[in-house]
Amino acid sequence: MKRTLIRSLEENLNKNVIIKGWVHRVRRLKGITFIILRDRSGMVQCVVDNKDPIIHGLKCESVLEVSGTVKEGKNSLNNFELAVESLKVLSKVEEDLPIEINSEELNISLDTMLNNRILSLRHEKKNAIFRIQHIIVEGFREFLSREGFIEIFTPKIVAEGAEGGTALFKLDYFRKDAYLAQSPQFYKQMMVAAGYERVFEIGNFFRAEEHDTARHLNQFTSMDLELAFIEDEQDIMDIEEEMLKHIINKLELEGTRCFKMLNVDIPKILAPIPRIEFEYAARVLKENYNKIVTDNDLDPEGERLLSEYAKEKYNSEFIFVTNYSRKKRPMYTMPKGINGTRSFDLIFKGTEITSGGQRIHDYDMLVESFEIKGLNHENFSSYVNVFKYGVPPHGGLAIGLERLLALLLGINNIRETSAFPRDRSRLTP
Ligand code: AMO
Repeated sequence: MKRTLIRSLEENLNKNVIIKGWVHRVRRLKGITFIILRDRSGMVQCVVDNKDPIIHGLKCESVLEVSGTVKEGKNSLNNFELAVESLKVLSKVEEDLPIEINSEELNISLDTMLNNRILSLRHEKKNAIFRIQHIIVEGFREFLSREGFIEIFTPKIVAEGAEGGTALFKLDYFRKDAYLAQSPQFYKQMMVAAGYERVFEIGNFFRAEEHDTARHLNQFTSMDLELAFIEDEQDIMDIEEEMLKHIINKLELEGTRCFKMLNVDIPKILAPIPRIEFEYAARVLKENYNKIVTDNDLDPEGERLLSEYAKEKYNSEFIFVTNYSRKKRPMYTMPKGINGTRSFDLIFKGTEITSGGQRIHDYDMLVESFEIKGLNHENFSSYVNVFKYGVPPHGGLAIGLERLLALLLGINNIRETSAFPRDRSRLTP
């Protein structure tokens, strides 16, 4: 007989089934024992006769194969239960669990949670995080594929940094210097130039960030896209807005159970996401919050206050900030006027989740831009030379997946939205 998922038991009332899963909880009464069995689709109460020798000494989280009949029976989980005929242990638990995972909330520190990652992920509420992640990633892929983008895979070992030279992990690559890629920036542009016009990648990238913050990882997942034949950066923001709407729609269709479990509302995009220029944002912060913006950039507090403003003024949880100064954006960014750029960030619930913009597609302008940044363009020749051979106007963006997920779910530390986070002190699991 084939395995039935717990989710489908209700359709099998009074039928014989085999289910497989983990022992979530055991409650022994005088003549019978209740075992709550958990699989990827849900939980069910199984009723076992105490004469069965297997239940004696059965530990939580053991893996069982259970056959029995689905019977009507109201309990805290379902309107049915399983009357067990036979039990088989597929994998036994050897020792006491280091953390208790069958409680309503997982009340342990972040470090304990990450040290015992596989067990903590078995907790329903933690398990839900990466189910939601899957819906986001699938939504990104689905939307872009439908819009004519193709998925690409770019190198993670590279000869030069793409984001301006800092925060690079250096490697010894057969006695040559190499680096772990910070982003697919050059390669996604090069694939656009190769004639694909519209490309995307979901990949892991590396930043040797010195700071140990709740919003930075040393390895993160970047959802990148790049497209050609745009008018300017507004087209890129249009695409991001449509893509986010698609993802939110999908979360509503497929993620409601997880969001309910986590007691979190799915955000809404009811009107166009406001787009304000950096200078205007700085003015808003000064006039409304007495917050002075320094160094042509928004610090975490500035981002948080601007989100507050977007919520109050536009009833929006998202806000685009555009036209960052040339000083603050990497060498590939298309300038606008004397000091500005055709760039933007998207801020969601108080934190930047996206950077993007139009790129320079003119060879001479690009060489000059490298020089302005104090970089020798000859060190980047495999990228820069591409622009000698006809590259259309183009641009793109990147969304930090772990950051988006953390903000979406109201999780304070980004380490929790990476299954196996890498930070300055964490290399295992
Ligand atoms: P940027 O460096 O702003 O832009 O990165 C894009 C997005 O990636 C996420 N992110 C991170 N998440 C976790 N830990 C980190 N250390 C980290 N660094 C970045 C953020 C950020 O908004 N090439 C450009 C994008 C482009 O223009 O297409 C880039 O990499 O959510």
